[in-house]
Amino acid sequence: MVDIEQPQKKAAGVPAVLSSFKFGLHEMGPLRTGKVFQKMNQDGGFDCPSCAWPDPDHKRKHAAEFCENGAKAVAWEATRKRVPRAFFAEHSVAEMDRISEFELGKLGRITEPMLLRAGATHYEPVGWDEAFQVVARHLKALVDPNDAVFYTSGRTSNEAAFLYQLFARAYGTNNLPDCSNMCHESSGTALSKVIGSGKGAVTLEMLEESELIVVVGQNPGTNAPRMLSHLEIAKRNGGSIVSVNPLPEPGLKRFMNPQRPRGWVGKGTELADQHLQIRIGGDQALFLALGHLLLEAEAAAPGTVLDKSFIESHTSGFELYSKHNAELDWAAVEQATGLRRAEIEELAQRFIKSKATVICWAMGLTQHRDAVATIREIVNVLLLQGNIGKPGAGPCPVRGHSNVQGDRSMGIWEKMPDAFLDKLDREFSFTSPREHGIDAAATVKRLRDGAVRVFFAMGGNFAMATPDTEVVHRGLRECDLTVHVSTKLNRSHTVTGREALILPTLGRTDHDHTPAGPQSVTVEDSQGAVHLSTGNLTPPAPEMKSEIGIICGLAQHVVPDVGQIPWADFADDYSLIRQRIGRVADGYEDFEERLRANEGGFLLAHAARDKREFKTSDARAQFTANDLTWLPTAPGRLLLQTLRSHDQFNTTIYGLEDRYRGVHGTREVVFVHPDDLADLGLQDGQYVDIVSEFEGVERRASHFQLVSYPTARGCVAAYYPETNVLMSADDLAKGSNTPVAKGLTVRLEPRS
Ligand SMILES: Nc1nc2c(c(=O)[nH]1)N[C@H]1C(S)=C(S)[C@@H](COP(=O)(O)OP(=O)(O)OC[C@H]3O[C@@H](n4cnc5c(=O)[nH]c(N)nc54)[C@H](O)[C@@H]3O)O[C@H]1N2
Ligand SMILES: Nc1nc2c(c(=O)[nH]1)N[C@H]1C(S)=C(S)[C@@H](COP(=O)(O)OP(=O)(O)OC[C@H]3O[C@@H](n4cnc5c(=O)[nH]c(N)nc54)[C@H](O)[C@@H]3O)O[C@H]1N2
Ligand SMILES: [Mo]
Repeated sequence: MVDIEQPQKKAAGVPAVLSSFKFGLHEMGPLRTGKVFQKMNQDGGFDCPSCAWPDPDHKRKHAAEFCENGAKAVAWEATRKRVPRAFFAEHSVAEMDRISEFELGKLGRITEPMLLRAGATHYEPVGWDEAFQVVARHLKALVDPNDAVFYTSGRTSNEAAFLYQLFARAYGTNNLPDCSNMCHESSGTALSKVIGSGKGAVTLEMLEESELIVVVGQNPGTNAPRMLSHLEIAKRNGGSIVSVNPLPEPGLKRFMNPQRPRGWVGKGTELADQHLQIRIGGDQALFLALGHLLLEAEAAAPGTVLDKSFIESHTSGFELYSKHNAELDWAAVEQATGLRRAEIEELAQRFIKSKATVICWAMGLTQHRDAVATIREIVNVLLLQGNIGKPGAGPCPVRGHSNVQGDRSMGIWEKMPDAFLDKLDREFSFTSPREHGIDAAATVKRLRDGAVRVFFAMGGNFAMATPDTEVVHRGLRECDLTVHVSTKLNRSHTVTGREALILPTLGRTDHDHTPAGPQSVTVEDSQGAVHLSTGNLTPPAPEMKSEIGIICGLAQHVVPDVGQIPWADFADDYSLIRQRIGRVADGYEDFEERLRANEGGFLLAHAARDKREFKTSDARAQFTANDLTWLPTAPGRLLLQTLRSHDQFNTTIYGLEDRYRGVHGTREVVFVHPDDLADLGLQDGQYVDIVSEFEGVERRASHFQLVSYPTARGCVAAYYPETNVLMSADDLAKGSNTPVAKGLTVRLEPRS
């Protein structure tokens, strides 16, 4: 039933706690629920597979170090339900393809390898050995290894990621696209050029000491709920918090901490001191204007605003930047941002007052055409006041998947630097290819050309997460073989190549026991902390393999003679993998020893954060001069952002409740400002088609219900992945190739 009510003004609190346990009990039953929640994010336990928000060190941990949405992610994985053999026998792949993503996920865990033979209509069970032989047959038949693609989603552990890229490179390709290409690639691209590291430069402690935290283009109340506890601490320490968002996301407006009794009742903490309801794509203009105002204030009272000694000793490009930013077209800034000059000036005053400022961001910034320039503009503003490499300050991109950052450290990248590849070759006595591979967007284009022969995915749901859904599906269907290593069924298993394999794997919560004994894996969180993760639940079926076991088994069939790689030993003893990672991956030196010495894990070094050393082309943090870009719209056109509801993890739909935004029982909605509805002659509750118009090509998402909502004027929002049909694989962020998922030009066509 569709039910739209007033959006909620506060996040978390009692409803959140109840929701976690309700979902958990339903999926797992009381025993497993207790067992699981006790071990989540605790020392000796497992890392929550949901977001990449860091865990506090063990001194400061709460008994329940998890959030409502982490609990859902775990319950989803630790469910007692299993997809029975009969399901595959009774449903052809064509029939499976008609089952919704939501229903597919609810069927339960998959437990045995399933093969769709060429010409067959149904998947059938196969043994592991035969499954590996099928993959080997296809891969060995390719004349050019670059006709195969090896995708990775960000739940894969460090150990599995390291072996996976080793396998792909031993096979002969750098075609290693990953979810990061669609996620924080813009952050990595911008930051590595200007501060010398693609990773964020703020730890949890640093965040809590901040005097000003600006949260831009991020919805932490839903997507990184544990972040709110730390924002609350910063706030109690006297810091102020500003949100920059076209939507009034409730987590930032009012937050009730479920981990402290005080948060359970009453009004909660008002987190955001200022909310700037920015127009989609207006952020570059905002930060350009902030930089301008800081320069102006410094000129009016020299020596009071900028950190001149930092600028002189640690940065380059200041002259160029300040000259570029001396003049500002305020009319353009107001149009671009939809904000009043006074609001921007108020925020500038907060910057001037603050001695330590952190800027956090996520997909609201990275998934734009000019995301890289926008993030550089943010760095400009931070550098002006020396806000990097000191307590309470720095750039803080908040990563998405729980180990997406670790995967990149392990070599999951289509253009890994030669220094890494040289070390890899030396370690394993082979020669990995040096020709760059393809990223996610390039993979979509190659699928469009029908030029991918084998598509292999280590997790994720490529068929739904990518732009141009129909094109991707057509391309996947033209592959000779598609293979998915997964925990549960999703669309990528029903949109298949001529042959297809589903390989079930253990998840984070599952106990992983090899002949060498119980095994743990590691992950790296958003702030560069590495720690162990150990599952404690009996696996769904005895014959199941871990991701590591699957890669090692496969490698023994495909590349047994390449280099000196002890695949069989790696499959048994994961500490042997960590020893090798320690000799190859940057920052992971003496990996195994450091893990053993630090029960709660350890923090990776970050030169800019720890020592104000910048590993850039001129060994300085770089100011950049960027031309102002924004997203003007023609009459009758709106800017669409595609975003997450409170009841999903990316393409996994847990339920149809977007509680904080007041939407129940449906996902096919589009949020529109009441004045825009009136201007367009549309009514709240009416049904429309959303039509995008990239480069003159129309794409359509049909039958969406209008929801009158306090979003910024001219800006509308609808859920991902239902709206990925509206995106184009050619509409990409400059420099990072991230598909544009925010800021699509659309019109709303009423349905008759
Ligand atoms: N429960 C749960 N947790 C998750 C996920 C999940 O799906 N569910 N996904 C994980 C992953 S992979 C990721 S990457 C993160 C995603 O975390 P978020 O980035 O928070 O995810 P989105 O839902 O895409 O939200 C984008 C936010 O940016 C705002 N926004 C959109 N356009 C603009 C703009 O032009 N300017 C500004 N300033 N703001 C804008 C939107 O209103 C929204 O608040 O969360 C991770 N954690
Ligand atoms: N329109 C639009 N598109 C987007 C985005 C957006 O905001 N808007 N966001 C983008 C972002 S930020 C991201 S990160 C991508 C996400 O893209 P993906 O990472 O490809 O997608 P997910 O939905 O996270 O993948 C879910 C699947 O992973 C599998 N899985 C879960 N746990 C495990 C595990 O432990 N091991 C293995 N092997 N498999 C597992 C399950 O089968 C599940 O169905 O989507 C991108 N696409
Ligand atoms: Mo992401």
